[in-house]
Amino acid sequence: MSATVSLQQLTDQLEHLEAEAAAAIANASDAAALEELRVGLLGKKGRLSGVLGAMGRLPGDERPLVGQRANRLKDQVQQLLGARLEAVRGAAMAERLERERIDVTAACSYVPPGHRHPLQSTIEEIVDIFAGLGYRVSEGPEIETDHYNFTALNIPEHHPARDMQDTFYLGGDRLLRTHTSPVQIRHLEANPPPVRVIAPGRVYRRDAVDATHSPVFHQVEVLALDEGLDFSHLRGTVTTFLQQFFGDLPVRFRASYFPFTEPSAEVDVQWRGRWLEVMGCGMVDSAVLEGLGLDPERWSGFAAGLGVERFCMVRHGIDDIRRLFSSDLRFLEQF
Ligand code: 2U9
Repeated sequence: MSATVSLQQLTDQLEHLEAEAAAAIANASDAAALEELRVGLLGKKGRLSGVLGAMGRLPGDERPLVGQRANRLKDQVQQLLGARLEAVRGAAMAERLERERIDVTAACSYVPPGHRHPLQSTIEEIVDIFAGLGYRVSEGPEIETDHYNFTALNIPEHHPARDMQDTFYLGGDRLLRTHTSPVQIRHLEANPPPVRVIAPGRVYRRDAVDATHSPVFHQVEVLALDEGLDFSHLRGTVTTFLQQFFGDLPVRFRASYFPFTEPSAEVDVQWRGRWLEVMGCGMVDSAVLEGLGLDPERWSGFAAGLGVERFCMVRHGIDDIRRLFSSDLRFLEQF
């Protein structure tokens, strides 16, 4: 069957196809519908192929006219499909963004509660006990001078504590304090006795790290200076404090030596049947008082020092100091 066609018929068909395609593309609402239109219009068995097939039945000189018109239509349809595809994709994205909108400012229904670090609660407990005994808290710088950290505390030039191996020196005469004692020296310079202070804070020593040593740790030091204080006041204060902190257990004092106290003692508590050394203490050495311009005939006092990590570890049965600095929540959440 080879019905004749005229140039006019084919041109009309292409005109018609153009209008129809433009309308259908404009109405397509998603990428799948557009693909279906593309196949139906431009595919091998599509409408345009149909027209081109019929072109073969035109006289040779008329064919290029239809061919050119068909090519233009093909370009137009491709352009319309592309533009419409972009539009439906944009609309789909806008619709999805609207549907999945998240209000990042909305109130959260659950905020996990935090709590104090065990070292901080240990410091607070110690401070509370001494507050109850009439002591004030005093603080000072962690970067100190050789004078405040050593000289004013009667620590002699060649004492091992001054060794480069034990102290972090910062250059000049500056260093990281190795104890909180400089705080009490500064406090006494600014406040005439009678004085009752405790100095909690971070201190630094060049220790190798192991289960019981850290180059950074915390101390609380105690100082009472007044007229008429003697060793019985020291003994009573330290015993009362330890029994409030650890419970009502036996406490013993052993003679010891520190450059800044004379006489000096180490203090043990009987904890779960074993004697454990927990503090050092003593009567403030007269050389320290004289260095501050205080008359040792009139003023006397006692001092004591403790390591917070040790108190915390004994109290909670912690076997390794590094746990206190690791920020491991599985550990910290137990306290
Ligand atoms: C002044 C005068 C004297 C503070 C003292 C100790 C004894 C002591 C250690 C305990 C464990 C340090 O953390 S530790 O390693 N401390 O034994 N500290 S008397 O004496 C002073 C302080 C200030 C003006």
